[in-house]
Amino acid sequence: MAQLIVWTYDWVPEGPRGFVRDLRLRWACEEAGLDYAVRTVPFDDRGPEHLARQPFGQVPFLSDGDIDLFESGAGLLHIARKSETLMPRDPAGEAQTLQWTIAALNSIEMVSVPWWFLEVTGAKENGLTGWLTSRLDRMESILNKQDWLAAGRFTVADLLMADVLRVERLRAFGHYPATEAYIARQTGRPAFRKAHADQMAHFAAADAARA
Ligand SMILES: N[C@@H](CCC(=O)N[C@@H](CS)C(=O)NCC(=O)O)C(=O)O
Repeated sequence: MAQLIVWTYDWVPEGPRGFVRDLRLRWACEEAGLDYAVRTVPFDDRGPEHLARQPFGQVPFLSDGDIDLFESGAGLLHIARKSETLMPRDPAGEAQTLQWTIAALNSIEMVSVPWWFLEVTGAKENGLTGWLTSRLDRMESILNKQDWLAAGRFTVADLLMADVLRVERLRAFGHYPATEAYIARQTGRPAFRKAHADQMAHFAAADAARA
């Protein structure tokens, strides 16, 4: 099996550190015990080589031998196919995992990121608050009844949902104790902690190289 390459920026400002989405791919590789390396593209200068691999000039993207793919969700599902730890092999468990992985991206992150953006840019009225509240209320109700989203155990869907939900502004919004406990459980996993620490160390080393 070819070594997986997780691509991220060579440096980012302090704000997004710990949240740059390469962490999702690092975390998945750590959970699955897959061999991977991290390589970089320049943050300051998003050149044609970067755009050829990620057409929006973003990160992360993933290389697996001669396969290159962008979108963190696509990368996660690609990695999950390699490991039953991330994706059950039985059809029902796999279907549930796919469904909740897409839900994290398309029902939660689709609302949470624009909501977050309006908050941090100081919009006077955040017109997305009602929409976000209805989504977080539903998640709270689900997480009150179950510890995991799919197949009765940890899957890549939990990894992604927890990463979407753990954004500090979201956690400070409303009162969602079951969701908070869920995030704490997922981010307490050794694989998350390693991925997070590695990303922080990566950008700290980049500061040192710049100085
Ligand atoms: N939908 C994309 C979003 C990627 C994304 O937002 N990446 C951020 C870092 S986490 C980025 O590259 N931001 C810089 C930019 O958009 O210019 C994915 O999930 O991969």
